[in-house]
Amino acid sequence: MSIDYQEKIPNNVNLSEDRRLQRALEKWQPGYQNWWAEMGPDESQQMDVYLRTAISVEPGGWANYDYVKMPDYRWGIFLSPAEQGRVINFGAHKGKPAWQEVPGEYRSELRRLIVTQGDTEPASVEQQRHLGLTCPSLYDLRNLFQVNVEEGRHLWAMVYLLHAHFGRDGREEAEAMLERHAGDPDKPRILEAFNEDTPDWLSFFMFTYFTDRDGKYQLASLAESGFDPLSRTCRFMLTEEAHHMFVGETGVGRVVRRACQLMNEHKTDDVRKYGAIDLATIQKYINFHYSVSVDLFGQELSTNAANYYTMGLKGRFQETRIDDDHLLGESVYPVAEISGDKVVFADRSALTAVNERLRDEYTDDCRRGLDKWNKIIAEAGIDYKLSLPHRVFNRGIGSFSTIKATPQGQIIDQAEWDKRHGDWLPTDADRVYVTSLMKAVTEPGKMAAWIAPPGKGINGQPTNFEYVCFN
Ligand code: BYC
Repeated sequence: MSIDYQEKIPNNVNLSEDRRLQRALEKWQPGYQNWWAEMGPDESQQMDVYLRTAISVEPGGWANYDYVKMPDYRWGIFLSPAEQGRVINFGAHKGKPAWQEVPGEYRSELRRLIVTQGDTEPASVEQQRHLGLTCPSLYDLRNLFQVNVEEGRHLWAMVYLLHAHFGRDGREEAEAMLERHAGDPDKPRILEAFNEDTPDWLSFFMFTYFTDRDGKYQLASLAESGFDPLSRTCRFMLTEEAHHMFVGETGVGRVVRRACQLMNEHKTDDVRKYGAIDLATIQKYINFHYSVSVDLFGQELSTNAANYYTMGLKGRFQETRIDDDHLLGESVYPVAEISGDKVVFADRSALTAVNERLRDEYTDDCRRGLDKWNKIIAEAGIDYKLSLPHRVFNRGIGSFSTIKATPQGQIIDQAEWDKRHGDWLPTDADRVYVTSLMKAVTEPGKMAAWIAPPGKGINGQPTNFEYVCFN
């Protein structure tokens, strides 16, 4: 299962044996490269970056580190190895062999899922394209670029599926991936969180913690798919995704640590005086990024999601580890809803509630990082606790999008929201302050004043390693 890097498009899918597909992808490739040059990381074309490139999909083989010029990064097509005799594990086709070709009756639903997933990947690169100009250290700059090239590869992963399995409409969808852009009023990205700005590094760390984690849960659900090529593609993407969330978790942790150091040193909560980001502002960023990311799970009750499940296209998180009938015809799941001025839980069909269940699992996972950040604060002897806002807070999708609520989940009227939302979400002044800190630090080992150094370097290298060389 090693990957042939002599080919124009590195791959482990025997591309050279399918000339038509190979030619179609080679035709798409220059458009991708132009998109990267125009919409990818600003002013990065000449830099040598210490990057991880996959050389095989086996454990240990996909993490090969070396200096690479990013435009020369070998974006390729890698699927996890096929599982002999794999069957569909849920829905109406449960127990039948997994599909190797698109099941004709579900073609449009499957295409829609792949397009929605694929669209997020280049979107995140676009959102992050200016950040390299204000990196807090070379270590962070390298991590940003690692995330960016891998998101680019994840676009390749979805484009491969579209080209290989959806004929002409697949090729058209692949073109459209490069035509929509994050925040473009005429041709926006499909999901709302991918049209938001990622204007500063605190936002980047929050994005990689909260929004990439949506990616983990969505990819894990698609990895359960009865459509085997999608499952194998997503399984390999998940191995790369882990590093992105690590960047977010440790990034926010380092900002918290720096705030705590200065709070203790100067005996004050107001560390802005000393060029750091105060815990109250970090909490507001958590409130924003968590609420925008939970929207990505869709409606609480979704017939689309129920259909995807019954069709065998998109499962639940770790489907095979769940002890039930995997059909969900009779089962119920507690779903939050509004009753008068209160949020209550009511049992609803588990089938229509699969989005909500995934959102709950995601939230539990988000809490683990909060615990780690709170441990940093507690170890510094500071009496402050960061928390996740309530699920109903600041929602744009689903049944809570029509109400206003506090981060504790108390429903309030518009007038009170107008008065108080600046206490809960970053204000323009907060954003201006955070932006004012964003100045590039490019001397090996040096850190910006608002962030603590990382605990260790990448791939066993010291933290003062020259992770990026400017030419
Ligand atoms: N924004 O029945 P519903 C990642 C629309 S992130 C805007 O709940 P469904 C990554 C929906 O289109 C993971 N619109 O929808 C992270 C529909 O509209 P129409 C990305 C939204 O489809 C960081 C209507 O509401 N992958 O990988 O069941 C960096 C009905 O809603 C939104 C996926 O999302 C929204 N947030 O649920 C890089 C997996 N939500 O057509 C990468 C694939 C809903 O009726 N996607 N709408 O007018 C899906 O499984 C589903 O599309 C969703 C939505 C779970 C997202």
